Amino acid sequence: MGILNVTPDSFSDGGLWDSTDAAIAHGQALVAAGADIVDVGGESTRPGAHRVPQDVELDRVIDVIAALAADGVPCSVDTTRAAVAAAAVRAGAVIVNDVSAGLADAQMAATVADLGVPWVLMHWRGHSDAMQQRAEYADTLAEVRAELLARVDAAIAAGVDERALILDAGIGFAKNAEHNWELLAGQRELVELGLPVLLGTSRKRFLGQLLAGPDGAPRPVGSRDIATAATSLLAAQAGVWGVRVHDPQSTADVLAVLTATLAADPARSPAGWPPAPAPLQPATGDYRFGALAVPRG
Ligand code: PMM
Repeated sequence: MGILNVTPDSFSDGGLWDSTDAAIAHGQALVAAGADIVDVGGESTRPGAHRVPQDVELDRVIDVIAALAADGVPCSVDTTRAAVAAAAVRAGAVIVNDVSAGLADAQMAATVADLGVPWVLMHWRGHSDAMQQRAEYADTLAEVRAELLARVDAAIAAGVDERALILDAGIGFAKNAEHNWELLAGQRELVELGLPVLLGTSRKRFLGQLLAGPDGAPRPVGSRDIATAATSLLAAQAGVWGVRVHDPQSTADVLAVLTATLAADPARSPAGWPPAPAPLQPATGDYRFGALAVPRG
C-alpha cells in the first residue's frame, strides 16, 4: 500500500502532493514503483496534528481518488470521518482505512456496513493532539490485541461482514518507541487472530531514533526507507497481509528477495507464509487484493 498524503503538514510528505495534479501523478508513481493499493489521505495524523474541517478533507481527496480509480488504481481512503469514507467510495475507493477503527465517528461502522467495502481497523486511543499522553501499557501486545478485538466486535454488531475487516496495530499512535518495537516483534500474534493484518511503520519516528547519528539527532525522514523495508521483510515473514509505505520500490525489492528465497526451498517457508487470502471486495466481488506473495503482472 503506497502512501499518498494530500496534506500540507504530514510528517514525511506533507506539502509535496497537495495540488490535485501532483497527487494524481504521485499516485501513479507509487503504482509504477510496486504498490498494489494507493492510500489517499486528506488529514494529517502525525503526533500533535490538529483536525481539518470536513469540507477541506473532502476537497483534498475526492478528485484524486476519482482520477486514480478511473485509471484502474485500487485506492483506499485514509479517513476517520464516515461522510468522507462514503464520498470516497462513491468516487471509486475500494477500502476504508480508518485509523480510529470507528471510534472517532459514531456513524462510521454503519456507513461501512452499507458501503460493503473492506475496512482497516487500526488501534487508536485518541486524536493526534492528545494521543501520546495515552501511551501507557502494562502488556502492549495483549492490550492492543484486546482493544482491536473490541473494535472487531463493534464492527460486526453494526452489521459489517467479518471477512471485510483488516487489523493494524497502529505503530506510533499512542505508542512510544519501546511499544512500537514490541508490536513489531509480536506481529505474528496479531496475524494468528485470523484476520488480514496491515502494518504502518514507514519512516516513523522510532526508526529515526534507532538510526540517530553520533550527535543524537534522529535520522531525517527521507533517509529511513531502508529501515522501513527491513520492517516490511519482517512483516511478510510474520504473515502480515500488507504494509503501508512511502517508498514501494524498496519494499517490493525485499519482498522479491524473500519470495525467491522461499521458492528455492518451500519446505523451509515460515508458518504463515504465504499470507492469509486477502479479502474479497464485497461490493463487486470481482477484485482480489494482491497478497504479498502474489507476483505482480
Ligand atoms: N499511519 C499514518 C496514517 N495512516 N493508517 C494505517 N492503517 N496504519 C498506519 O500506521 C497509519 C495510517 C501516519 O503516517 P503518515 O503521516 O506517513 O501517513
